[in-house]
Amino acid sequence: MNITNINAEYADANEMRSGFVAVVGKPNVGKSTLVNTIVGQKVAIISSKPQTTRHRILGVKNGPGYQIVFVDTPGIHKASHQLDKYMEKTYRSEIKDADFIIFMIDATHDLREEDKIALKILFGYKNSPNVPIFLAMNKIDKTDPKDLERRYEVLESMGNFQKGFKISALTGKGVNELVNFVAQALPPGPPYFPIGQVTDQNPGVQASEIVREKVLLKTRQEVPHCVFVHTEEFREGSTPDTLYIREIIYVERKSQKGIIIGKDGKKLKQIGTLAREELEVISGKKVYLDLWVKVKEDWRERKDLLRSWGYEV
Ligand SMILES: Nc1nc2c(ncn2[C@@H]2O[C@H](COP(=O)(O)OP(=O)(O)OP(=O)(O)O)[C@@H](O)[C@H]2O)c(=O)[nH]1
Ligand SMILES: [Mg+2]
Repeated sequence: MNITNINAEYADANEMRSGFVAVVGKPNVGKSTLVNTIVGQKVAIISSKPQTTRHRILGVKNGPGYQIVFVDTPGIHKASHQLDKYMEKTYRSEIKDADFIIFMIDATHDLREEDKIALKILFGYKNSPNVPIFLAMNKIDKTDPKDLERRYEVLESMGNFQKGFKISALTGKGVNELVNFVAQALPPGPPYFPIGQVTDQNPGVQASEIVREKVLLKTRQEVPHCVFVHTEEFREGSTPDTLYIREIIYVERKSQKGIIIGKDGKKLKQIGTLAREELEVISGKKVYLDLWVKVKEDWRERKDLLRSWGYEV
């Protein structure tokens, strides 16, 4: 990246502050929701199912005199598959490379075993003891204030957090305070990304993620974890104002293929319509979305496949 060119976009690049902030925590606490809210755009897909995020996603926030690069990470959980191991490797390396870490907790319940595991991993693998860790207690819109205080005190007494925030990533409550605090704490440095760029994801990856989000929305229980979506083709359509996108939804079993396709292909059609509508808004173009469902047994264990899909396992 040519930093000199990027600096030209900033009037007083010499006084800039910039840095990377990794957002970590157990699955489903609201990490991706927070990054989207801060950036003001959907850079990461969201779902009510755990383990939605599978690779690290950057969300860039520019403000007066600063640029914060938020790193959305896969939820910390015990690894069992090759895919899980990849996810674990991802947040460990992000934890190591960050200027700050935001550890997120779901405030709606007491500390659970998975939170404790996430904390243990965080404090166990943090590379430098000098990386400040902020606590973000999320979902306060859904939390009884008394419970919130009690849980906050428990976490505070653990003593390892530089500062704590009570937020709602969904409604935005408390989020500005968190961003402002991080912004003033950043080290001096040039911006990493040009203004206007909010993420590092390419359009093909973004398209496959949007399709996966719709699959997660429309399926239950074990199916979401068994789904991988890969963009096979992403190009201009028959006219310049159209896009042709071909996505393959991989599942592990024939029965899962049946669930996703649904009776008379109804479910796949719903998934396709929702994804197409969103892709059209993002691209500003008419989208022809070609959706296929294929069975690849045990793809989560197959390093060769994961590598061919861009995962460094
Ligand atoms: N009520 C409420 N719900 C929230 C809030 N933040 C996130 N959620 C919901 O929590 C669920 C999980 O959100 P995600 O942002 O996907 O969580 P995540 O931590 O990125 O999850 P993984 O990617 O699986 O690790 C979704 O249903 C969100 O709508 C919040 O502040 N309040
Ligand atoms: Mg996520």
